[in-house]
Amino acid sequence: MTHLLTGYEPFGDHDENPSAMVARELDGEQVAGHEISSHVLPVEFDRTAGEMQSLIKTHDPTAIVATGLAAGRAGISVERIGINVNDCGSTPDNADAEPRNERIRPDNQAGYFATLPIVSVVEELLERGIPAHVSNTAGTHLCNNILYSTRAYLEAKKLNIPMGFVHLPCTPGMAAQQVHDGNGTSGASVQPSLSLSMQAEAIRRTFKVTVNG
Ligand code: PCA
Repeated sequence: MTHLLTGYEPFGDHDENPSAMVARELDGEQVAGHEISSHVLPVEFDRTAGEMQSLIKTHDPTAIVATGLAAGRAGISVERIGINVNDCGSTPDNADAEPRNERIRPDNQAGYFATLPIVSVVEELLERGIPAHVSNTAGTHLCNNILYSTRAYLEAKKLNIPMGFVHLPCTPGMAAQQVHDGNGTSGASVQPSLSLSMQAEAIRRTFKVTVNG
């Protein structure tokens, strides 16, 4: 059996996406008796949900953790809920789609809760010295979209697979690069960041707590 882990490709102003880096790093690792199978999803409103559904059909996973970048957040954000909204804000997707105030599934319910044990995951991360919190909004871009549409799909198919979404902050390298590209010696602010190894450990622990309780 496998754990399914997804990250996202870079998007918007970002040349890198730590979620893709963590996914690559953990691919093939054994965690709590199951192998992680990692995949990097396109940041495209028209494609992502379908790709996730194919991955679920192919892998029949024990647990699903989707991840993405939330630049500006200071720790690991374990998301509570996906809402029925596509709105790209100021960041078109990688195919230049710009949905505004749209529904993901027009005739469907307003939201779906993540089915990972989000509070236990955050407690475990905090005990390990990893800054983390339960977040009450995954936004309205692709990260929210994959949480909502995957949970909707799992419920429609009556698949009892724990699934949730974890937002990751910038890496120190990304934060440094951003200041370097700007006006860093004249009082610029610096994005909060966490090392890639700490981010990867957070995702390992998320699977562990999900499987072992
Ligand atoms: N973060 C964006 C989309 C892709 C990603 O990594 C988000 O938070 O919705």
